[in-house]
Amino acid sequence: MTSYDRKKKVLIAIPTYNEAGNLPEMAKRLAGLGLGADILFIDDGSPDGTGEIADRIAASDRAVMVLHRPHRMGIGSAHMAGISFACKNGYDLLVTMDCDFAHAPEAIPKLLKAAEEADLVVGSRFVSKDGFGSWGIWRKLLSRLGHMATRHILGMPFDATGAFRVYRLDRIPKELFALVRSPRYAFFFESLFILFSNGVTVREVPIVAGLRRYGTSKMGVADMFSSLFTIVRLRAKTRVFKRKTC
Ligand SMILES: Nc1nc2c(ncn2[C@@H]2O[C@H](COP(=O)(O)OP(=O)(O)OP(=O)(O)O)[C@@H](O)[C@H]2O)c(=O)[nH]1
Ligand SMILES: [Mg+2]
Repeated sequence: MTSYDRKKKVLIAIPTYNEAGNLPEMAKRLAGLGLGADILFIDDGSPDGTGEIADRIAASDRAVMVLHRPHRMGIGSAHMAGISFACKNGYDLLVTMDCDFAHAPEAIPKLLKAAEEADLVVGSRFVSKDGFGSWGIWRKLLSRLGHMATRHILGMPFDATGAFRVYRLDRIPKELFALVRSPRYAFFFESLFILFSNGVTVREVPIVAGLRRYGTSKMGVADMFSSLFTIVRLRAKTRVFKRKTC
């Protein structure tokens, strides 16, 4: 296993909505890594009982915590809740990821190691040739289009739409997070854009994206349109986001 600084306090935050079939295995594989990290599931009242399953695991494992929100509030807002929780509770590093095995828990040590040399580490599907694993052509095309937009319109050379990240909360100026507005999928490139525009150093680590094991995707056509609108908004107001901080 790749080593990283064990003195740092690490939180792994995972938003969940109807992930009952994935969460127990995710918790097991995370525990098996032996990272000494805490785990926070952020569940939005999943009708399939994901929240209750997470509670049962948390009852027998002190490293596992559950944040229950009353109803579905959006993936971006769940990530913001994870960031706020980590900041309030003094975590040095925050790992974020999906619960559907699109992100392999076994890749976390590699991302943590990279975080020794950057403020923000982004798992990227665009670095190695097999980064999209066995994803279908439609999903690949959508991701590539999104990547082209964030790269050419917003000037970010990174995989900006993925959730697999490590934030160095001990280095990133916290007030930058307050500038992020998108409660849904646009959160990913909006947050990256704001952090990157304000001098946060970003490093990419190649990942191979997995396929959802159980359940269905929560991303819809409305998310794509609202993402497009957000790209235009960010492009138009680039200078507003370049704030002096620290
Ligand atoms: N708490 C919370 N979690 C969410 C919400 N929407 C999605 N998620 C979780 O966020 C992660 C990513 O969502 P997905 O539906 O897999 O989105 P995606 O990865 O873009 O789409 P697919 O891989 O095609 O399924 C999963 O762990 C979801 O359960 C939400 O509104 N609230
Ligand atoms: Mg997914």
